[in-house]
Amino acid sequence: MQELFNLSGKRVLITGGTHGLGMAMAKGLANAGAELIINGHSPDKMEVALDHYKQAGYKASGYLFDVTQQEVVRESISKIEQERGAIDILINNAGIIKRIPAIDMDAQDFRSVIDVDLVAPFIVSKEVARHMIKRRAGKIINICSMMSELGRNTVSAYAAAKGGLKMLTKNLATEWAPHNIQVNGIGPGYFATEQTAPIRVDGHPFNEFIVNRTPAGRWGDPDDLAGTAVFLSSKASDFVNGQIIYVDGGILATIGKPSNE
Ligand code: GCO
Ligand code: CA
Repeated sequence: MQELFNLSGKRVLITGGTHGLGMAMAKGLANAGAELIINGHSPDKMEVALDHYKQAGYKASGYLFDVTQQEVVRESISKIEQERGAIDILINNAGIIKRIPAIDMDAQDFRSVIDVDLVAPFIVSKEVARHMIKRRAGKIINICSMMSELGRNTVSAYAAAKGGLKMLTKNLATEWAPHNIQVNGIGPGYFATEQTAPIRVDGHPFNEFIVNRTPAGRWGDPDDLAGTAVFLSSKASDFVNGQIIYVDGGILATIGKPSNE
């Protein structure tokens, strides 16, 4: 049974793995035996993250590169494959959000969100898949969102990107299944991270709204993602392809309830 979920000898590249959900998934995979390759863009955050991983006893290395730049990504992936070895698992986790009402949003802001949240996963997947195809094995996990399914005020670009990422997942699963590559997604519900800090503060109406809207009655703890990340990285999911698994405490299962119920 344990063999199904064992990741010893496997290497995972996690974009934006220096903090938040990326870091929580990294720890989950490392606990299952995987070697961590962390991508980020801030040298300071990278140093803190690598210290953290190494203190926990994990094998981890860091690579700073911009996931939106095709040439840079291609070179960085080749470098990683040469210096560390085969990337067996890719988690496209890096993402940004801009909370601006659609009517006030500049196309430039909209494009920058699409670039990081949708175009970058395409670029990184393609550059890693080149190597996976030769080996006839690979796991790719795209970090989607509640906004892959639902709209919300102020997040038009983010919702457009995350909805697109869901369909990119299905499309890449279709194209690369013959090469024994599984491409799946994880759709986190509302998690207590840096990204949601501005809408989680005590007294913010959104804080109470989310706790009430989530059948589990709480914000997700980043560690709640580890099990699904390990499953989709492991042999246990070898015939699972093109699926988005929502880890949301039941949000998508329900229309919600009045706040006094
Ligand atoms: C927001 C939130 C969300 C969550 C998450 C939900 O403003 O609505 O930040 O986007 O972070 O992606 O799945
Ligand atoms: Ca240090």
